[in-house]
Amino acid sequence: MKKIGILGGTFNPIHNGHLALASAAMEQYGLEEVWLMPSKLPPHKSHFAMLSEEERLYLTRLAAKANSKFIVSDFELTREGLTYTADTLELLTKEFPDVRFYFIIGGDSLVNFLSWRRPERILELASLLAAGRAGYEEEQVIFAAASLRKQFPEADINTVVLDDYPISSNEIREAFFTGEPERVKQYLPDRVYAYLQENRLFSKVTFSELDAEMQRILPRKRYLHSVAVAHLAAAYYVSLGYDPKHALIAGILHDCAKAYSDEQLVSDCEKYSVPVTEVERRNGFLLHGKLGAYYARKRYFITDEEILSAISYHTTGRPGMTDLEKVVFLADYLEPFRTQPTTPDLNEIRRIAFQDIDKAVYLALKNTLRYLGESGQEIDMTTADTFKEYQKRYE
Ligand code: DGI
Ligand code: FE
Ligand code: FE
Repeated sequence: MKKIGILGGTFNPIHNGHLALASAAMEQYGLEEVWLMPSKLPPHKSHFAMLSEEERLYLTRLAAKANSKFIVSDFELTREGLTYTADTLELLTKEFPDVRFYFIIGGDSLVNFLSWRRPERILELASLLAAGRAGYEEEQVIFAAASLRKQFPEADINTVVLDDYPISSNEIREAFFTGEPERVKQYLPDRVYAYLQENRLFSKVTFSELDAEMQRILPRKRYLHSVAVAHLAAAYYVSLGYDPKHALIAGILHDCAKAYSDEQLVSDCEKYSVPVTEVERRNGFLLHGKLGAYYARKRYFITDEEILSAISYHTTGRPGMTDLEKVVFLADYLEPFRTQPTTPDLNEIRRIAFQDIDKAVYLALKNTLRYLGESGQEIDMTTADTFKEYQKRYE
């Protein structure tokens, strides 16, 4: 029987690590070919900065020129609807009865293999080749493989010996977005690098792309609030004489970390070394700005420090706020969906905001602190200090 490997992935973009895995599997298990098979985007994966299917397929074709035994397959992309590995293998084994397929996966995928759809069917239809990783993770892969073998004694599960590859597609996208593509040149096939450069892929984060991703990940109400904040912040920013772009971006992202529980916010901040104060530990929701700024940097490749700071401080404000920080803070408080029965003068502040932004920030802070005091909530030092600064000016 002919032995053929299949390496699937979103390949956004394909890089030398994918090719190294394909080569190692081919060599170690005597495969005649490896089919590189770009996959559709699973719903749980981020859609942000995702190249089109045509682009991902084309880049895979460019990369495959490295080795005549790499064959590019659009088998998954051309099928209707969601594609699952078990279904793909069912179709392929029917179409190619004289082939033994070796399905190649990363070590991390092996660890959560049981959460795939119909894993037992995958193991009936194909051999599994999992990339072992260097160091600690290698043990995890070995344990995962051992437990799968125990559970499925008939299955053919093996690991591919391979150095841990020092780069991921995400890091490649990040390098391009942050204007340092040379940093990752060595990890990309020359033709892929040149194509990404020439076509300016992964080069600019746009509002509409961020908007689409927020629409996808945020609950409907939170998304509409975020759009409203973006538009109102941009309106204030323009009236102060600026280009609205940064306000739109800060506004649409300001609550991107809002959907987590207090405990989750604290533990995620700790995981990513975002500093947490004692007050924040007791009132986890206060951290959604700081964690949001972290996500803006790491997931959405925002590098502008002013945008990041406007996201960070949108809940508490901070002493010495920049104009961008003020407009996001204020728009968050005043956007048209906001109705606060406890603050009857919201419309009054809305009027003032376009004439005197500082006065409006002062009134918003004053109302917030009154409300927090009345409801017996703990005041963050930053909120208190910001208010003190404005008090000096207006009282
Ligand atoms: O995320 P949003 O709901 O759109 O708005 P936000 O990020 O401004 O959060 C609003 C809440 O945060 C509002 O109920 C007031 C509260 N808040 C602001 N400063 C402090 C505060 N809560 C406490 N406990 N302490 C503060 O210093
Ligand atoms: Fe918020
Ligand atoms: Fe908000």
